[in-house]
Amino acid sequence: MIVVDKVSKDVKKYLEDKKKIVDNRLESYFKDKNNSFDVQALEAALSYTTLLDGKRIRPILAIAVYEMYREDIDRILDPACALELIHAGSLMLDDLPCMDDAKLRRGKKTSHLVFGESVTILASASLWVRAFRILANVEDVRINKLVKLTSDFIGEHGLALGQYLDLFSMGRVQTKDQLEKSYELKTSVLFQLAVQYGGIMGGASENDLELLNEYARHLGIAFQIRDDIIDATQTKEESGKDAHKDEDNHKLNYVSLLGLAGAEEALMNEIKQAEHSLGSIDRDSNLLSEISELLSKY
Ligand code: GRG
Repeated sequence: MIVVDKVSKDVKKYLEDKKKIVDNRLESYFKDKNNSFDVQALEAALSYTTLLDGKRIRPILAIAVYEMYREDIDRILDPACALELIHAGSLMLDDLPCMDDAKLRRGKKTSHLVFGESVTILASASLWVRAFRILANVEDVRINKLVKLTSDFIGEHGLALGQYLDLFSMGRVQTKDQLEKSYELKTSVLFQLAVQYGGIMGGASENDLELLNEYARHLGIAFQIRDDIIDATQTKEESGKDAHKDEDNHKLNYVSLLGLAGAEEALMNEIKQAEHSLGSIDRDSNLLSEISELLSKY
């Protein structure tokens, strides 16, 4: 449940406004449909999960950071949306029977239940390729940096490794440090990419980029702990995804490791550290601080 106080009402409005802008741009990517029978299902699978009602946190974070440095959001909108495509593709893969075996995503049937496993795998991979194509089409000298960072962060040393660690931790005892590392790889990396996208395109200094990166690292871990708490405490109607998935899969998470109160405490601690990283940033970072407060309550 989101606790809305006076401050977070403004943040909530910010998130709603930016979500609309992101949703519109995402929809525009799937407007030109190829009606030939051969590719219909593949194209439909690309847009299906992407256009379901996600929170769009990663693109919004990229935009929020960019707006700390510049006003026009044109330059950041496509890179920000490319991140959402990578995220959607990774969710589709994560839901497959060979991974999390999930039935529900964003309140609707998971992709493989609608299109089948093979089409879903091809669609996920195509979404990642599409993301790089979108980046490649942005005319800006800084795009090279974004492409390099993205390939470093989502491959076998980043997101894919995080998922691998997550899958193969099943049934094995893990320490909090190991769990934190896998959360960083599984969840923080896309948050880190988001703030780096925003900072680089906005012209942030190297020092600011480092601080933003730390902010996003802690925020991502907090967000994943929150996901564990949701998994343990909410019904599928409340969360829009399967409940108690980690318990069913015998997967260790912050709640099973530390208990509910311990997980809440670890979550707040990560939020505190995220906000601490903002302290020395050369710009007004109130919005980022409020976003982290709000995200900790999703
Ligand atoms: C891209 C090469 C490559 C591999 C992908 C499958 C995989 C490797 C990674 C999956 C990692 C994963 C599923 C992490 C969970 C992250 C998470 C907390 C998802 C939920 O995010 P929200 O709450 O969801 O932002 P919405 O639906 O709002 O977007």
